[in-house]
Amino acid sequence: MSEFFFLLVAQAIFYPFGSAAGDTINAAVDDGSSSVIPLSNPFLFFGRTYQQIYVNNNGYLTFNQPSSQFVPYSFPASRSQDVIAGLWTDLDNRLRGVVSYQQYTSGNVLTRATQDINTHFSNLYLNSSWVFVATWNKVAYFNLNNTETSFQVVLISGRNFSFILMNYGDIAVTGHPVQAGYDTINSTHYFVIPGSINGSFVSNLRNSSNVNVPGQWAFRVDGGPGNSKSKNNVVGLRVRLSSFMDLTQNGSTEIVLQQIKQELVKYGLPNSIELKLRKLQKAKP
Ligand SMILES: *[C@@H]1O[C@H](CO)[C@@H](O)[C@H](O)[C@H]1NC(C)=O
Ligand SMILES: *[C@@H]1O[C@H](CO)[C@@H](O)[C@H](O)[C@H]1NC(C)=O
Ligand SMILES: *[C@@H]1O[C@H](CO)[C@@H](O)[C@H](O)[C@H]1NC(C)=O
Ligand SMILES: *[C@@H]1O[C@H](CO)[C@@H](O)[C@H](O)[C@H]1NC(C)=O
Ligand SMILES: *[C@@H]1O[C@H](CO)[C@@H](O)[C@H](O)[C@H]1NC(C)=O
Ligand SMILES: [Ca+2]
Repeated sequence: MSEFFFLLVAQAIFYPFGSAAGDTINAAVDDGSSSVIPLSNPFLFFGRTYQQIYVNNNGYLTFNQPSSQFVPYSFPASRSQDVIAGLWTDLDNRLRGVVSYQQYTSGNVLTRATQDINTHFSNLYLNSSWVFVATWNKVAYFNLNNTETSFQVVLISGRNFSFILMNYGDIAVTGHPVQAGYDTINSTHYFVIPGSINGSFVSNLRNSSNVNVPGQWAFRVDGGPGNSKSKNNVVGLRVRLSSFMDLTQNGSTEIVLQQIKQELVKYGLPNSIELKLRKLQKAKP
């Protein structure tokens, strides 16, 4: 029963796409890109405001110029460009599949984006005024003619905020290097979706989430006061651990802290968080 439910949810996470939705379709060119897409509303990305974007066939978005790079670099890379990567890898839409995009300033898609954001970030009460949907539908990997990989990157913005949704459908296993998440200029902000650095495990994207919706990841990316401050805020966390390791032994706490960190990062906290142990008490066995 619950598996059936999750399958339905996974299919329902995609926003409308393709020619049926009126999308503009990228040319079928290996390592190609869209033309420059002027944005009808500016998009705020960690303090920089962009008026244009490119949808690159190899699975990612760039703002200042198109990119034909088919081997992703690992985030954080401290490069000189902002990148939003649904799944940056060597895709090839000559072999199979469609890469397309569209922006919206009214209608059902806007309503849905507003609902999604207010569900995932429940204390904000925001109204979306602009949505950009880029879709890679059933696209093959380069040299792997029979593969089909489907995912979406949705940008959502309103008066003073911006968000990204990543939606994952069926993702074929690949030997090509992969990377999903985002990375900013100089890597002041970045996020790597767990499991997206090894093509053997990349199919798990369909089931993973930081917002409790299998296949969907959501990030706030305006970098405004609300979220840049949280970078340095002390976040309270109280956990109760049962461990058979003696945590007072050298090194043991480090292992446990790393495991807790991995869990928190899955829920959307930045990789840069540092956990420190305040107090440790050894209970009598
Ligand atoms: C969002 O828009 C609706 C309808 O226009 C309006 O009633 C509501 O007050 C707006 N909310 C915010 C937070 O601006
Ligand atoms: C947007 O601006 C309004 C008014 O300045 C403020 O009340 C609100 O908290 C802001 N929203 C965010 C998400 O920063
Ligand atoms: C990135 O780092 C370089 C070298 O430190 C610096 O010159 C540049 O201003 C930084 N760029 C931004 C946007 O912070
Ligand atoms: C990916 O995982 C497979 C299976 O565990 C492993 O053999 C391979 O070395 C890994 N590749 C990378 C790049 O980590
Ligand atoms: C995703 O979850 C479903 C349902 O539990 C399972 O059948 C499927 O194998 C999982 N897929 C991956 C790629 O883990
Ligand atoms: Ca390619």
